[in-house]
Amino acid sequence: MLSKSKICVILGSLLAIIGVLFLLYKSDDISVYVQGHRINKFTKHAGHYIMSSVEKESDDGSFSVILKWKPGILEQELKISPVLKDLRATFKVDANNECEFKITDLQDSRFQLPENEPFPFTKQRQGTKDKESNLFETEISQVGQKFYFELRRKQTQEIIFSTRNHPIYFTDKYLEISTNLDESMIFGLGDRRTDFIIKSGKYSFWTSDAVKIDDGTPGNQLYGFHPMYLRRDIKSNQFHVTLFRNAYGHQVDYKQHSHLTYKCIGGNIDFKFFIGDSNPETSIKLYHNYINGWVLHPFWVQGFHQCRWGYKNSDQLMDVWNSYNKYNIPLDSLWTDIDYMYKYQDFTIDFEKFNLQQMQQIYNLSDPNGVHWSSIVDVGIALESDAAYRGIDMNVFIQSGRTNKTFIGKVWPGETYFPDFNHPNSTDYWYEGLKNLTSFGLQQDGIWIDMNEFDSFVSGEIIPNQTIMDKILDYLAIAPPSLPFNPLGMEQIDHKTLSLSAKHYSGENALLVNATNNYTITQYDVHNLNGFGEGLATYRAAKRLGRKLTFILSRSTMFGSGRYVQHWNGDADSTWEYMRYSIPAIMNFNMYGIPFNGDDICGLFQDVTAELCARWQQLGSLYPFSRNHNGDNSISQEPYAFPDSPYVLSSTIKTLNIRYQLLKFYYHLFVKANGAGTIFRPLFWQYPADNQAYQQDMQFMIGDYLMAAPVMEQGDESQQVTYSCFYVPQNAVFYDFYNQTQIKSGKYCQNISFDAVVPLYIRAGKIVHIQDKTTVLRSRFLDNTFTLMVALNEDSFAEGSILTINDYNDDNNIITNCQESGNCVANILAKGQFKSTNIFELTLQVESESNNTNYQTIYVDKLIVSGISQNGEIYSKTIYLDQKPFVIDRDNITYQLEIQL
Ligand code: MIG
Repeated sequence: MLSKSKICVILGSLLAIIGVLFLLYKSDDISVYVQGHRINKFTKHAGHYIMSSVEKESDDGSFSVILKWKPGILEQELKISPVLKDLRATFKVDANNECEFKITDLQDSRFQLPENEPFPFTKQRQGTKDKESNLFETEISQVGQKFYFELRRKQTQEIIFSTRNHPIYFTDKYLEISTNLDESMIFGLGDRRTDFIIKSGKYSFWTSDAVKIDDGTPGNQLYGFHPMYLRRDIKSNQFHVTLFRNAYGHQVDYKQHSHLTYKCIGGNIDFKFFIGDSNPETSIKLYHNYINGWVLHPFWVQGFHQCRWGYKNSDQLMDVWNSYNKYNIPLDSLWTDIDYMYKYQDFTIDFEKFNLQQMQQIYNLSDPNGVHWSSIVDVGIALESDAAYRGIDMNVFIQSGRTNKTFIGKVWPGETYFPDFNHPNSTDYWYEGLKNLTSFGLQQDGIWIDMNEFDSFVSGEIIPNQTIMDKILDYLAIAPPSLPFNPLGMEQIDHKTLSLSAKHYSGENALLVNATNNYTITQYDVHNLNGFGEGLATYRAAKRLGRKLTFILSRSTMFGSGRYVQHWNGDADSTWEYMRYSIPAIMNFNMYGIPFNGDDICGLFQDVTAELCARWQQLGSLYPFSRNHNGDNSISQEPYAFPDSPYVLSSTIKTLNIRYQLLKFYYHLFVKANGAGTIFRPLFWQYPADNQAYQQDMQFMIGDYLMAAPVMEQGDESQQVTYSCFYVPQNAVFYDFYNQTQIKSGKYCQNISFDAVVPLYIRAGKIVHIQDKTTVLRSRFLDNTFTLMVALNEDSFAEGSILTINDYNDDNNIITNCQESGNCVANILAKGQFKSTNIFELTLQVESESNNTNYQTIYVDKLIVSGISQNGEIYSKTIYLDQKPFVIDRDNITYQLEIQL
């Protein structure tokens, strides 16, 4: 006879076997579904939309039309995602260079991003709107015909967007639309590690924690959500920006010179177009204006930063700090990663490991050696921590759609809840947490928000007290997959992130998005907003905590995030390839309106070699955000950590000294740009007519002043040199930053020692202001005296600008004088001419940028003039003005001097 327990065992095993069989069957189903077969079944025989009637037409060229679905004869109904049969397509002219095309259901009732703050929205612009002055024109199909929409640039007839000869599908959970592309180059298209010119491929848009390089296979996207591209029409050499204004997960299939297809799992078909010209910056600025511009960081943040995951206690921090001081390496901030927290719990400090006195010594800014404290905050809140109890009280956590209890995932502290940044209480909650962190006697000057995709160590969620059997049943219960299409290809969409069914606040006064018609907002709708929401809450908290200018370093971002946060490119391997992709990534984020960006210098994962670290420090010294950051399992990689290869330390010091000489100049570009436009740019930005310039994405420009050509490949270890080449565009003239040698268009190759400073060139016609007379180790000790590097062009002319404030360390000074009342930018013009064979007269003139420029006194006491040309000879001269400095304290002052050659 079988005992009861044996029956249980047998039954249990049987069930387990059945379960496994089901899983196998299911996983097969998953692989079928991920490859898009579900949707393919539908699209194979699907019908199309007919242009049913014209509803409205306006004088400015705007219109709306009604579309009706005409089913295909063999069309297979898509049960989980029915076709929306009646649609409205709207074309709206927002300005003569800005317009939008949208397809919605007739009631426009689907969940979507609001058209107002904090999200990007169309700004009212000056100027009359009439059809004649539009830079674009449209064409649509005749009534009764299959619907298509085409947008062209009037002047060149180039296609900006055209659905002609491509299907349009609008089902509940699957939208598809394509545009034709003529001969094109596409830039941007999301957060990914890849070349600057986007290759043909399939690109996913879904925020996730990934270290991958994107070769155009779905599932390789990184942390952010930026569904925009800049397109260059190759024939006409004109640029425009297209934004897909939809926050749902999607995939874009791109075939160069042919088409782009958007495949999206929700929302509306919603495109914004920004029609630029032959200067790529024009359309990018329109885009930045639309996404609400970007925020200015405090000056100290422009300095150098050292960080590591794995500074396990304050003794180690002390060691690093002491070494920086001992070796005279410039440093403005020493970071703490998750190690500083008590059991990885947010808003705590583990005082056993991190001694408060030591911390207060390092972070004491009254001490000349003191540095700023920047530290990490993760988004997951540990169960049973104070922050968890408080959050439950305030009701601010995401809820599980499966258990209807608080949603549970898993991050560093173990099981965690996740704040719902749509909840009206979440701003207060987040503020309280960050405030708690200030109560210990330390000020967190840089707030680093990580894992905010949201990243979790489990896929989906943790259901408390689940037995294996429950797990199997649960797994079966959620089958079949509810999506007709997976924008991540083979990778599960909830891979290491929250279940799509997790619920967000859907009542009144939501912070991000209000739900209408009793709709319950889920992760499926707002997954890509997670990092944006946390960024916004952190920004608001920082302001309430009294920060004037803010520095919030966010891993996950979305279009519009730049208004609140800065960004770094996330985890990099310590390899040449990853270093290489840092440059296009920073250029991309400049286009995305988050120009203050950088990569982990020397890489996070794997052990870096001395040579690579030296080259990365050289390159990274010119990143907008310059931080050496390491993982917890790799060998040390602070600049002094390579005693057998002393060139790492010596080249880092030299090259960081150059950074600090340029620090005020670099920062002034951010202040001057005033929240719109790019700073760190590709070469072609300045030379859009030169086809070859497009191929150089390892060189970059800082503003339109400086070109850098860092060494990007491995060299000869025995000789400690690398043979390295760079390209100077057609018709371009530059002067070597270090020795003023002239270089003109062409290819230049040279041996560059491992122990080098980063190769850098000033563009002819430009004035760069530097501070080269002192070596300062903290940004706050830079004075108000400058050297002007005047690189004359062939007309013996040069121009630049400078901030007319004398205190960069006081945020209020910058806010009041540079942002609120007028500005603080003066232009400097230089003009030279020969008075006799060996006397060259140079006139400098100051001109206010606006008619309300605020002047605090600054000084110029040295000039380095290059490009003085006579009879085919080029001279450069250094002139000291210590006796009679050029004092800049008001508009319209001139300074004249004679240079003896
Ligand atoms: O699971 O906080 O990208 O910069 O050092 C890894 C530890 C979590 C990821 C960040 C990285 C940081 C690390 N974090």
